[in-house]
Amino acid sequence: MDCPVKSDNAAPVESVDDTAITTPVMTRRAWHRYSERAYTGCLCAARRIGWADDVYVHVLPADLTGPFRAGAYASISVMALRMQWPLKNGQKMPATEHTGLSTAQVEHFIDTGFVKLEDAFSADLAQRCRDELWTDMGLSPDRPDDWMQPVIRVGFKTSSPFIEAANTPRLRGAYDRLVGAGRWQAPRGLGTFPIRFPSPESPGDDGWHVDMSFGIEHSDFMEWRANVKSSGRALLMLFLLSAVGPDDAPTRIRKGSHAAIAGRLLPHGDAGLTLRELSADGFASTEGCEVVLATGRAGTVYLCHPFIVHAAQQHRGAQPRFIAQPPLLPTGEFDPTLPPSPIQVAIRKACGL
Ligand SMILES: O=C(O)CCC(=O)C(=O)O
Repeated sequence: MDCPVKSDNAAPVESVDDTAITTPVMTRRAWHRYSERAYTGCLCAARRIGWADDVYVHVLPADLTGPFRAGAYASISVMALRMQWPLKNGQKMPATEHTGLSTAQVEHFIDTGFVKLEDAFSADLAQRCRDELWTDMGLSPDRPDDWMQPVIRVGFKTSSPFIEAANTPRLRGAYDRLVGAGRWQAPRGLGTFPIRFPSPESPGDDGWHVDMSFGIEHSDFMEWRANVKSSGRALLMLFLLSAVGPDDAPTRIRKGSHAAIAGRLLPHGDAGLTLRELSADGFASTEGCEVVLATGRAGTVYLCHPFIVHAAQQHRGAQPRFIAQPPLLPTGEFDPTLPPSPIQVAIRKACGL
């Protein structure tokens, strides 16, 4: 599944600009040598921690490599979002304003599998989110000597800056436009956060993958599933909480790869495929896709089709990179009586339907 990308086919994306309640108890996972099976146990423990309303930091075992490592992280992301905690008394979601997206942006999303929204949330909110994440990690922007690991993962956060960042009027308008009004669940925070530090070491979690959507009750994340209707997931979202340049470990996105995945899932109906099945050929059908780097200012959000093939990469820059990579959850199953959303249009187009 690992597929290093040459820098000559990777370009920063051109902008298509158009105009969470946390109890900060941190659990740091020590560097033990777990087997893949033992790690499944860790996932279950993390799930329990999540239900206990903690913030948790994931440090995966050193010998969990390649697709397993990427898959584990993808699984944790989905799991954390499934555990969206109810809002505490008195906290209200911001009201929806239908600012939407331009037609050009929607067409870009359908064709490429993503759209870049600049200034989707404010730089001030990004700063407040980073401040909390530094505290959760027990690290400081002023003590770079303590940045020992290439990546630290923080779980789901529900304090107010995270809720606000996920629910700005601009984003809610975009959710309406891409998923359909009334067809998405308002995010109750943000997570998970793969925080990447400048490091000569490979992070070990940079394999190409698709984030899975359902069947997550299975204890083996490689058995988690996605289907052609994208049951259980409306979008993959990349929230840039710090400025991300080409050297700062921007997420790599295989432009147009959602179409190949839709075609792969089509023959498998509602059951879809597991991550094990989908990744068996290393996502070979998307190897020829142009690679786009998810760069941008803090406050930028990439709204991605749920089938987009993407990967992390090593941090070659100077300042830590903070992103959140939550799904947007749908309110229900695909309903053929409703007008098709751009997500569904993209799937139909890819499948020639
Ligand atoms: O850190 C990144 O750039 C992406 C991470 C990712 O795709 C994942 O953990 O599923």
